[in-house]
Amino acid sequence: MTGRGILDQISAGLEPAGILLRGIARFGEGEGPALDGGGTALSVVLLGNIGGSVWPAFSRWRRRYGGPDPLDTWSKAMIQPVARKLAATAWFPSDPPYQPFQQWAMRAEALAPSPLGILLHPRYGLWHGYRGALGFPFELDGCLSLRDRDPSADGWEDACTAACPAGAVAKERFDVAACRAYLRSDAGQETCMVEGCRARDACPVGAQFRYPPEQVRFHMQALF
Ligand code: B12
Repeated sequence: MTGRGILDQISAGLEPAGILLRGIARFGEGEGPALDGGGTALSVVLLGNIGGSVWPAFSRWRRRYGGPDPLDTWSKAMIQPVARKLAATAWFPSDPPYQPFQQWAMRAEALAPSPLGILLHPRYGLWHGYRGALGFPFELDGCLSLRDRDPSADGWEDACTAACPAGAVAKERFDVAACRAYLRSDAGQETCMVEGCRARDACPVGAQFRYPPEQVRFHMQALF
């Protein structure tokens, strides 16, 4: 099967769930992550959400699921069958030992680190994430990635840091403890927990890809 054929099969299996092709990280011999069948990956296909793409399918599935870690569990249920069919090695972002998803993503696309720890995408801003990755022992063709930075993004870091009511978002680091302490306070419960992260919301890039309100609350609850 050609590279394009593999990408088409991945899309056919996962797009209905809103899990989209998010880029290909390419590695030299012996440089990539270890594959289940031995050897290392030459190609890692990143899979994830753009804006609220996963939310409709995930929400429908979740009504029948009462267990822990619903988004991670759902992602595995969607991605693992595709991995098996293509004899690919599957990795998931929340599974320890943590795989360097953000380094892979930066290798695939022109993403920039942000004060929030989330990578800024030139088109989708802070409104995207990764649900899994598939590794292959060969090179995959297919042009998926955006390589140009958006100059209109200039100044976005200041907008983010200024918007955090807890002062938890600084250019150098995201103070998780300060963020969580604020989320526990009455003010945090009434604002960020309901409306989402103010700093994320203040970023001007990709504002049209903002998550729907329910998804925003789901992620805040997970962070809390
Ligand atoms: C541990 C973790 C956290 C911890 C961070 C603790 C700490 N201070 O280190 C906590 C629980 C706080 C966290 C929070 C969030 N996280 Co987080 N997190 C991870 C996780 C599972 C592992 C990170 C890691 O250690 N990687 C291992 C190293 C080897 O990989 P790496 O690529 O080299 O590491 C990079 C990261 O560690 C990053 N980094 C360093 N410090 C921090 C701090 C934060 C908050 C984040 C997000 C990243 C980050 O910098 C490294 C170099 O690029 C990753 C998934 C993954 N496998 O990477 C998600 C991940 C980085 N998180 C993500 C997200 C979206 C979030 C939240 C928005 C989720 C939420 N519920 O709201 C928040 C961000 C806070 C906010 N303001 O909204 C996304 C980022 C997607 C993107 N577009 O870049 C990831 C990739 C998960 C995913 N499914 O997509 N996170």
